[in-house]
Amino acid sequence: MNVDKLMIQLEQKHPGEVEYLQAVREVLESIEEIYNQNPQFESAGIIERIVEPDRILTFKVPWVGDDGKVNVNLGYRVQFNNAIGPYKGGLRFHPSVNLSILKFLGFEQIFKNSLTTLPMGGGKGGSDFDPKGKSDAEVMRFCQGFMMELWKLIGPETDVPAGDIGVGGREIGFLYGMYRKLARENTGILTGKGLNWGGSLVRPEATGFGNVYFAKEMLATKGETFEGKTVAISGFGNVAWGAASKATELGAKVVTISGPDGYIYDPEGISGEKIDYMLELRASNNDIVKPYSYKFESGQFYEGKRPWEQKVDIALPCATQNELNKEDAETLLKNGCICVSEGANMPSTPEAVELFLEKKILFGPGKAANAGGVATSGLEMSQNSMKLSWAAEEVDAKLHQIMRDIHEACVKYGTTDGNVDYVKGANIAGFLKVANAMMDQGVI
Ligand code: NDP
Ligand code: 2IT
Repeated sequence: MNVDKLMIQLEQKHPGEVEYLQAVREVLESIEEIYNQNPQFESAGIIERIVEPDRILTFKVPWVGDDGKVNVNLGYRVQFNNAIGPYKGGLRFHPSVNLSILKFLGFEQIFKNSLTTLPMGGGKGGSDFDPKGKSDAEVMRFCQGFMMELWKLIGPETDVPAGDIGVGGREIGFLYGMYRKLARENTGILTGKGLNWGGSLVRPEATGFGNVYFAKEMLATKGETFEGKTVAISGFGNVAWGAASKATELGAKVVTISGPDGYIYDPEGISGEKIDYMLELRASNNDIVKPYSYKFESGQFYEGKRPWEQKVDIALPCATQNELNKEDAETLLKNGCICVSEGANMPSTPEAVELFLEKKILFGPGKAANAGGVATSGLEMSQNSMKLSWAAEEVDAKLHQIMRDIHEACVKYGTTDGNVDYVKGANIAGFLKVANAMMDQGVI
């Protein structure tokens, strides 16, 4: 394999798909050596097959606003690879959604899901629908229209979507209701469901908890813990919320959260009722964090800025892709940051990642560090299949063990001269399982 040559070919086929190409390059660079040591992969065309989705469904979603006006959004489902299990991955509703973003997310999901140790393939979907400022009735009508197209393609053993940015419990409920009506069955077709209708305890917290569990494992390799550490978190959504509560529980002080409008710095720590308030902020549908500074006197608002300028020991980017660039990385390093664990998908730019690796700080890439969300979705699928539900302690214990196993896999494949490159480790471990399954199953 020649990474540059492959990337030129891909760029020609998919011009302008910046995020997708970025995600592919990172994986190819990590696996190049191991790929070339296994000539059977080359002759089976594994790379050429794995970088292209199996199929993409694109559809339009017309829906009527409260004002009687007709709106039209685009809907997508990218079914990337199902060699080790049904396609699995979230749905994102955000105005920035396009095919490049969903393809990058679907591609990452293949390796992430492989790392979870559970049988799940990779997929992703979503829409450019903007939930901001929409009424519940508008969100419902949109979700119903979206599912009217999507339902034909999915199934509990075929493709199981879940939440992502802009898709939480409310949206999953509306989507599930429409699926149930169309398919005339109650089945584990989505994860992140409500507890009364097939959802799993701990799924809402799982991504953030898992991210902190992963960071805890990384810190332990250096004899460190969360106790007494200062933590910067970005975002104020589902993942940021889970990460803030677990980091606080482990004795750290979370000092920032952020939104598209800027960030909050709270030197007294974002804990207790302040963490609960994050849920209120998200539910308000306003997409701003500034109100935190009115509610809590200790919260200072920095307009248009990112939290990485604060002096912290640990950074947990939990908002969105490419939200931490080289300059931010330099600032974090200058301020003595020892650990970056990605709650979001691909939040650090390639230049930022390069710098973290060069300086040998603990860096957990999203596909390993945020895999706790989809892993717990996998546990929700198991419970649905068995038609029973596990206690919170049982789910949490399984999640914790999965994060330890992912950490171990990264160490196994990413260690050189005593230093662990978690990017390389995660990519190789995730890739090998899928590639070997593809080898076993022939060219299809
Ligand atoms: P939420 O919608 O709950 O929150 C997303 C957060 O990121 C919000 O604060 C949102 O604010 C902010 N955000 C989104 N886009 C931008 C942008 N362009 N610039 C700045 N801020 C932005 O989503 P989640 O918490 O579920 O997702 C956060 C990240 O974690 C995403 O990268 C997602 O892919 C990833 N992830 C999620 C998992 C899950 O189970 N939910 C699992 C694994 C990863 P706003 O909406 O105002 O833009
Ligand atoms: O990026 C992700 O892993 C998710 N949004 C969760 C996917 C899932 O199927 O739970």
